[in-house]
Amino acid sequence: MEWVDKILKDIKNLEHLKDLEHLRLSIFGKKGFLTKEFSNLKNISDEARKKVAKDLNDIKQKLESSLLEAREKLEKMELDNKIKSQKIDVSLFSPDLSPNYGHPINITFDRIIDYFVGMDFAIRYGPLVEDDFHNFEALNLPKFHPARDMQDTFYFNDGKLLRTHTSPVQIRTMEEGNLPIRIISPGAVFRRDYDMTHSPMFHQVEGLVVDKDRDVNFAHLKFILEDFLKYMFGDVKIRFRSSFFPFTEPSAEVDISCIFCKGSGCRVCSNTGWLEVLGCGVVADNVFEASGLKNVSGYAFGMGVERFAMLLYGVNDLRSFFETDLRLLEQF
Ligand code: 2U9
Repeated sequence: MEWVDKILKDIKNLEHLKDLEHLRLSIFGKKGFLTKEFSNLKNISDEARKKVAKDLNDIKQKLESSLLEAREKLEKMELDNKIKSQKIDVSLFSPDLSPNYGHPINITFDRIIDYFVGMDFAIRYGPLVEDDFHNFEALNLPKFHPARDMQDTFYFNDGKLLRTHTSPVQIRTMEEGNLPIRIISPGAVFRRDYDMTHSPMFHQVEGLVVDKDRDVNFAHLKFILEDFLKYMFGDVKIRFRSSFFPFTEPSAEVDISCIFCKGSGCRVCSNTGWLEVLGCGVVADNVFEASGLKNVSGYAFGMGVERFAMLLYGVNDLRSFFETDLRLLEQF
């Protein structure tokens, strides 16, 4: 029958589930084609009725299975579309689902920053991609200096580089020319290094204090760092060891008595009883000169945040801070 072929074709061409239901009702509903055909049976002769009824039942079965097939196809299609359109990014932060652990590096950052903010230091940030002048030249690290080596620094093709310390922030602050300067510069830095105590990206907090004439000296530096280290590590002994950095003169490395063995000697302190935690010094004259400052004095210091976090939380492989392993993170 012609109308049956047309309906079968319509079923095949269906694109939406809701149209299928519409079509189904137009066949099987109270006023549907087939319902009408069945009710017409009573109007035909007894001889013909048997054959027509059989034909109608065959048609009914054909339409039913065709509708079922179409329904399955359309349901799958609509589900596929739904999955595609409702894709969710499981890495997005969700205030409802996340227990919101503090990352040990952030906790350590906050603790360090809190101290210096309390001591009236301002916080300054700067670009991660730096130029040769601000990262090296202005800091008295001339062209031949080994720190500039491709082995140690990440370079871009255009000569720019990933900053190897946060010191360029201090250079940029000095270039602004406003005194006094009393800042810390927290942030990520990059060096080509990878082992238990080094990662290609790590974090530093550096500090810089500059004022006119000879107003800032090593005694100020010594006071603030001793006070800071007692704030961070409690009742520890502190010693300043003479050292060398290209950007400070005089320079010192600062040790605390080992917090694990209380100074008696253990594996962590290599049996010395001391742990190195900071570098510092009086800012070299040519660093001021490169930044455009004259007749000033200042001190600077620098520390690695991962190193502090390792000591504070007893983590022995620095790389584990960056592995996003919940077994570590859930402890914070
Ligand atoms: C300017 C002038 C001087 C910052 C300083 C250090 C010493 C230091 C290290 C600590 C651990 C780097 O992350 S680490 O490996 N830093 O020892 N940093 S003095 O001196 C400056 C900075 C900026 C303009």
